[in-house]
Amino acid sequence: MIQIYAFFLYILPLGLELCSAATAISSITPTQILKDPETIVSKNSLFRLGFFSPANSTNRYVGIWYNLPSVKEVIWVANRNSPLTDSNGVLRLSVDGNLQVENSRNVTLWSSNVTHPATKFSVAQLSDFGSLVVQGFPSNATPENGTIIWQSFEHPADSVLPNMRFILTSNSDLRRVLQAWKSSSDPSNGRFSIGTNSLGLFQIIIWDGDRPHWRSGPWNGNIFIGTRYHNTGYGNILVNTGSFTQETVGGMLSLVFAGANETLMSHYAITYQGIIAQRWWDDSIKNWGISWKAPDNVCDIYGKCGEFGSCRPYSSPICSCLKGFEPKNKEEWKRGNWSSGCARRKQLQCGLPGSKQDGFLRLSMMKVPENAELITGLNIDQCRSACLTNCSCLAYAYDTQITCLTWSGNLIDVADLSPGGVDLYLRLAQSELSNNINIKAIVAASVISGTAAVAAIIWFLWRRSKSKGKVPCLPIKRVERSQATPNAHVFRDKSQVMIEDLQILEFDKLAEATDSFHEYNLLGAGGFGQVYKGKLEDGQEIAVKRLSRASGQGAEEFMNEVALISKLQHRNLVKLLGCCAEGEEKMLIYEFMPNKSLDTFLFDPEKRKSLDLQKCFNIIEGVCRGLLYLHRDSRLKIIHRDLKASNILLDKDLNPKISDFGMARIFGGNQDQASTQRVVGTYGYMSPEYAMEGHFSEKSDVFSFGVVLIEIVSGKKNNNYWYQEDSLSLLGYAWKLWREDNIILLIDPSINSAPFQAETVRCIHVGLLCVQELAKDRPNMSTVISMLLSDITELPNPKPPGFVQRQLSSDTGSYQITEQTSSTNYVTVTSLAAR
Ligand SMILES: *[C@@H]1O[C@H](CO)[C@@H](O)[C@H](O)[C@H]1NC(C)=O
Ligand SMILES: *[C@@H]1O[C@H](CO)[C@@H](O)[C@H](O)[C@H]1NC(C)=O
Ligand SMILES: *[C@@H]1O[C@H](CO)[C@@H](O)[C@H](O)[C@H]1NC(C)=O
Ligand SMILES: *[C@@H]1O[C@H](CO)[C@@H](O)[C@H](O)[C@H]1NC(C)=O
Ligand SMILES: *[C@@H]1O[C@H](CO)[C@@H](O)[C@H](O)[C@H]1NC(C)=O
Ligand SMILES: *[C@@H]1O[C@H](CO)[C@@H](O)[C@H](O)[C@H]1NC(C)=O
Ligand SMILES: *[C@@H]1O[C@H](CO)[C@@H](O)[C@H](O)[C@H]1NC(C)=O
Ligand SMILES: *[C@@H]1O[C@H](CO)[C@@H](O)[C@H](O)[C@H]1NC(C)=O
Ligand SMILES: CC(=O)N[C@H]1CO[C@H](CO)[C@@H](O)[C@@H]1O
Repeated sequence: MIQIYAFFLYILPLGLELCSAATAISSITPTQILKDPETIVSKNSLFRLGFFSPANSTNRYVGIWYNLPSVKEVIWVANRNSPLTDSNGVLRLSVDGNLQVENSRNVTLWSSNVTHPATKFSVAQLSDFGSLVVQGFPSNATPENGTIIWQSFEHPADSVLPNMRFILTSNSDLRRVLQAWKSSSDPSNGRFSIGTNSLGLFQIIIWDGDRPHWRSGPWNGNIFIGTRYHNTGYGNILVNTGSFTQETVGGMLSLVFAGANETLMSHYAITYQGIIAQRWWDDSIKNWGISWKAPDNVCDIYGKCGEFGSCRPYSSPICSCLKGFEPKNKEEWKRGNWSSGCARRKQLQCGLPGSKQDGFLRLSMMKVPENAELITGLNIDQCRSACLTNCSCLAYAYDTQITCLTWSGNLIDVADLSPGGVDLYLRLAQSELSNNINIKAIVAASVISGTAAVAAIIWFLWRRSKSKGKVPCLPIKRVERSQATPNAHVFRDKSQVMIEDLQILEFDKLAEATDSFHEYNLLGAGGFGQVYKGKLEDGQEIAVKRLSRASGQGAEEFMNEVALISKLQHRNLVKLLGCCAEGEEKMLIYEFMPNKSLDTFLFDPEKRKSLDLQKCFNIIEGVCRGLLYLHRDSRLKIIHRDLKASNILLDKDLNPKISDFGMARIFGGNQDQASTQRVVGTYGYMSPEYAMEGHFSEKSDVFSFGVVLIEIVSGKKNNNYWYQEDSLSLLGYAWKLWREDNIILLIDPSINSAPFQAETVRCIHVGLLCVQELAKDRPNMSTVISMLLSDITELPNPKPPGFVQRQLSSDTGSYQITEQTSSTNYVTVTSLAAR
């Protein structure tokens, strides 16, 4: 017997180091039984197999969990529906190669139930991926020819781990891939499960019993098109937590979850409340972070707005009927019961003799409805005509990878998914579309009148280019501090620029300074464009912001704005050194900040150590002064609109400098115009009124400042914070602690020092005042600074903050995330602050 044991150690030498410990065993064989409370650890020490009891339960289960000292995160349970009631259970491998959980009376409570060709020997081991694997061997003479006869990866419980593989098939019966626990203390099969649909395109569905609860939308080879921020590798955070990739194995398409660093322990799990979340181990806070989850907002719930209804999470009410439809039951609809949906107002004309053709209304960035039908081999125009000519086709959509999708039944589970989703084209009778045509006519009229102006500008630029060569990068003539009135145009003479201290650089110079914008000089990327490090001929280090094309401004307008912004000078604002505009290219040149941005310090456990309490206070105060200057002291009265930790840069002495101010002016044009514009903000830092309604004011910056302040003091990021069950945001958590009189727990241990605790708590208090839900309750920046400096001693009690629940899952990704998956959330602003 001893010989056989030694033999298996030889062929699969897992856990050798553990064998030296007297009690540990490394594998299960017919002669080596696992007895409660013994455990097995995988060779890489990441996983542990053994007996456990869930919280608040005395039942014992055999399971696999992450081998972490503090937190037990169970990823697989064997006897989930047949618990052991005492601590005398065993896990054994029968001679026929079946794993069995037995109680003290030798009753088999669970078995792996394999029928397989007789093998002479078998062994069960815990792999480095966290799979319990049973291998069989035809004889002990051929140790290398073991075959896997059973593995827990093929029978997952409620978690998906890296390297698990799922066959992409929809035509089998409903496949329940994962089954949630019943409650946090009972791993037996609960209400919720995850599976695939039985018909149509492959998608993932969370089932609540037999009813669909959430669906992912069809898989297009890269992403599920009904999800936001899923499968980017990053979710809402800055570390790559892995993604699903499609592979073909033995002619079968399959999905494999891979790509994350194993130290992140990234995995998916469905909670007993029916939420699928991608979780990762954040070692800096010794807790699990969430990089993505679904359902994430009320519109993710399947069919929330009924048939032909459409859901928008940040509007009120959330449900509306698709255009051309009206509520079936107006009374119910008014009461907020949307389940009966909407009905068509005017019959479609298709097929009626002598009628006008129907048309399509484009709904952009949507979660497309359930039950799509696929027509392959069409381009988008062919897709449109295929739908138009078939009277039963009610809508179509085109995804470049899936190609043409059409719908013929009732449209259900439609939601606004911006900035994700695809465009959905809804078939409507011409008479319903006519409103749109009127709008188009107006637009056309204004375009025609606008064309004259554009032509004039083009002519002007052309003239100038003839005389000057490169258009807007003009030779600079520095002038003495001008006496010009503040709002006078900066460009006086078309050939000379009167911009004090502002360099205008040529594109070629900047290309040279940044090695042709080489990737290794990339400092960051975000919604406005990429930032590159560069070195000018004279050795000066600079940061070059290459603006994305989204800026609709002409070169001259751009230079005017830049010139204005360059006059904003304050020790807590990043200094704008120059600019460049040539053709399509527009660039801003800033002083280079060697210590990068605040977030790189706050959320990196090593660098965090260099921020002691004094430095933290200094940063908070500096940001506050910078913002006060923008709001009050500068003559431009700038509202930043995208203040966040990654926009606060640190100089060599770790003094804070706000960057990216005035970008809204550059991108939005003249803010005096009360027109609809697209501006950029970052969820997590945006105030509720800005995120939901697009209203912005100084008080929305105050909100963002409050979030930054609380992040600095807590060392935690507002966005990827997730408190186990209650899914509170950092603000929600802070508020909870505040109400429980426990706010000290929020302070990052690395800066918590008893003598200054009162000051630190005061800081948090001010932070909470800044993030109050209603803008009118928030103090202005001048009051904030008086509060921080204790000029005002009596602080009012804060009211609840906005965004207590973590409902927005997007985030900034200035540094690692590419443009496409980045943070930038376009919000349509319809009302503008008076300036
Ligand atoms: C365990 O029970 C206590 C008291 O009923 C409860 O407060 C706690 O939330 C429970 N824990 C879990 C994980 O269910
Ligand atoms: C359980 O089985 C073992 C041998 O596998 C035997 O020694 C023991 O007596 C049995 N116990 C009971 C209660 O049958
Ligand atoms: C094993 O088979 C038995 C009898 O067919 C069944 O009751 C039991 O649920 C099966 N167990 C597993 C884990 O499939
Ligand atoms: C064991 O496998 C090797 C190749 O993997 C094969 O050449 C050999 O014939 C096998 N031996 C037996 C006994 O099946
Ligand atoms: C995984 O992360 C660790 C620690 O962060 C790092 O040392 C290691 O190089 C990483 N591995 C890979 C493959 O990126
Ligand atoms: C909503 O209306 C449906 C009938 O259309 C009804 O069955 C359901 O109970 C209502 N739900 C609520 C919460 O009132
Ligand atoms: C029209 O669409 C329906 C539903 O998709 C389909 O069953 C039918 O075959 C189509 N008719 C034609 C002529 O393509
Ligand atoms: C800031 O708020 C205080 C108190 O509400 C008020 O007295 C002060 O005028 C405000 N300052 C500015 C610049 O609006
Ligand atoms: C804490 C930290 O990294 N400080 C650095 C900031 O930048 C200066 C100049 O590069 C360095 O000398 C500091 O060490």
